[in-house]
Amino acid sequence: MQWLKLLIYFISILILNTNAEFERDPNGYIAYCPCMGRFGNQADHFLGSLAFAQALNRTLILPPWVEYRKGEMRSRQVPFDTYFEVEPLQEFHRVILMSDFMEHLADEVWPANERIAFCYMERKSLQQDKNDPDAPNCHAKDGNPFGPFWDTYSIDFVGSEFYGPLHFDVRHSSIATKWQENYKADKWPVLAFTGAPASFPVQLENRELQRYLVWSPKYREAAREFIRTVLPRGAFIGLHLRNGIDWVRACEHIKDSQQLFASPQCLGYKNERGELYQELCMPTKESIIRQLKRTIKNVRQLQPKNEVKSVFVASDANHMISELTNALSRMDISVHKLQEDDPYLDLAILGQSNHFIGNCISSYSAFVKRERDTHGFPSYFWSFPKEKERQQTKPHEEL
Ligand code: GFB
Repeated sequence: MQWLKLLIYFISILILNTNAEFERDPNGYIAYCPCMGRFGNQADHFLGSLAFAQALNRTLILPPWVEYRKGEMRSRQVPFDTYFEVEPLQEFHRVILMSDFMEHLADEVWPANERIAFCYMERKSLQQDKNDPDAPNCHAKDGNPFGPFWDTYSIDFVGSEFYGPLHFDVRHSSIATKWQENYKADKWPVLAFTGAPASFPVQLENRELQRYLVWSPKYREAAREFIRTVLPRGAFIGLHLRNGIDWVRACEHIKDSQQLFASPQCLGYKNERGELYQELCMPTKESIIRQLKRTIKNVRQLQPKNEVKSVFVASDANHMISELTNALSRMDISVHKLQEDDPYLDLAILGQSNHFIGNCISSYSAFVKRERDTHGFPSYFWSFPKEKERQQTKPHEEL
């Protein structure tokens, strides 16, 4: 019977350890659906939500990334840690994967009959018969990706809470205290938001939180492998060409806007470095080639020992491989892209390039820029500064 006692002992140790790992946070939790936009938007929102959770001193429940596949009616939810590690985030603030929270804590902390959805004010349902003037509702699961997101964890809401006029700008006000006063953790253990409790684009002060977003070993390794086996030895320049049809349409908004999507990253949050212009959103092929050649020449002069040997192109549509190959053939520089489309691997490789040229308006480019900033790697933007202004500066100054 000795072995049975030993077995029971080991099993109880195991259970105790598992429970200790998932101890309830008495300060409460924040959950949200990354229901706006694709990866770049969601990443911007994530950094703001992380800052918000820290300011309220609640654990942030790490949502899965919401993805859209062609021809599919419902979004796909991809676990947070598929792309990024959880541990580095803990250095900044308490976080827990949504799957872990639902599996190990939800029954106790957030029973099914106490799940309330938070929205600023009433959100009307697309189905008219669901809208009751006497019972305003967040309709948190109405539409895609809202329904599929919460369904992933079998979450249904039994009520709605309108938090307006509270807001999320914890960096410039004492609003965090108001949230804590209005929503005490014992009565409101989980604040579950229908959208991210953050602004888009990411606030200036939250950009640096990017350093806690560390690629998962799978993506780190895949990027390293591509650079080692596909690219020739030597420095490489990473390019982001955002030129799909959705982008062409988005760029039409340039003429009536001060800022668009991620544009504060080059123009400044108060337009202190200039106004929007068309080329910033959609540079011409000629200007792309001109700028790339100029960058290569500058790197050659400034870093003669680390010559550029190749160019890696990431794009949602046209990689311009033949145009770029032709343009660089006399310089003995090869041009590459991934064989199979993978937006995350593209990002991870761009993050590692010796030099990066991205699209200032794109939040996908902004992710790369922030990551590179945390490592002190150089980045530039297409058509920035404006051609005329650039001609007035000395050729070396842009590096
Ligand atoms: O990431 P995202 O919000 O950035 O959306 P923008 C663009 C999506 O297009 C990415 C794909 O999440 C990718 O799925 N994509 C873009 C790419 N560039 C690349 C690339 O280099 N490689 C690969 N493989 N995929 C804006 C949004 O997109 O687009 C706005 O912010 C709006 O909400 C607008 O939808 C039209 O900021 O570039």
